[in-house]
Amino acid sequence: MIDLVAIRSGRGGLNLASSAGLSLRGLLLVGLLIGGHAFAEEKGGMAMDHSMQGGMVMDATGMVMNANSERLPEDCEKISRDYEFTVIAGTKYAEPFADTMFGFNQHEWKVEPCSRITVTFKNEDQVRHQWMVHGLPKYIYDQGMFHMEAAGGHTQVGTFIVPSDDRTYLAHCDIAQHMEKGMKAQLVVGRGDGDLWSIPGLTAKFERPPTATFLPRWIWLGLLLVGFISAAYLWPRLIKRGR
Ligand SMILES: [Cu+2]
Repeated sequence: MIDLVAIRSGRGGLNLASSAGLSLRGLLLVGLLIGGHAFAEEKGGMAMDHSMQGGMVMDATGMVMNANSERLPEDCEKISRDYEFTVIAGTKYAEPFADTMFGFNQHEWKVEPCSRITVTFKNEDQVRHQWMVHGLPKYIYDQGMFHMEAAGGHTQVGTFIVPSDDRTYLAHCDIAQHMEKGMKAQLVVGRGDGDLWSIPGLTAKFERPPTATFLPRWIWLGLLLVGFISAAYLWPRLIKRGR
């Protein structure tokens, strides 16, 4: 009996070791993937990065990736409703909001669960823009993403189908700094599951605004600590001198 337990725990140890090895390998792989991704982004932008993937229509005017107008998410019995949105991208739509530079004509869309959405994505700027939705089911959408990109002055049309759960999806432009500068929006399915932060005209910025007096908390803590230590050091000396 004791032997058995020993063998079992021995095996357990082995399993632990091999699974630790596996997860280390997994980590390395993830690291490589992220590194490779960053490298591809730097080398040739999104076009190169995604050119290996299926489900993509691409030409000089832009692209539509993972378009889906037929396949139902597993939790949907049928298409509940069809929507047609025109999403316009441009610097002009940033004007109403402080510290933004780019924007969409709308930063929120509301749809019913299991609906089919056709987006006409129109880019009024000279630079390219994207409208990318994240968090969709990966068994339909590669990387859980529906992605449109329109070259300057061009329009793309694409369709996708959302699942049945109440959820708020991020829709944004992934080109460097475009989301930070205003190209962030949300697609609310059903009741959604909470607003995203920093949506122009909709939700507050998550970061506190930088001011002259603002310092990170750890600096304040450090200063406080230095204060305590010097007080503890100086106090007995001051008392001595007083005598
Ligand atoms: Cu953009």
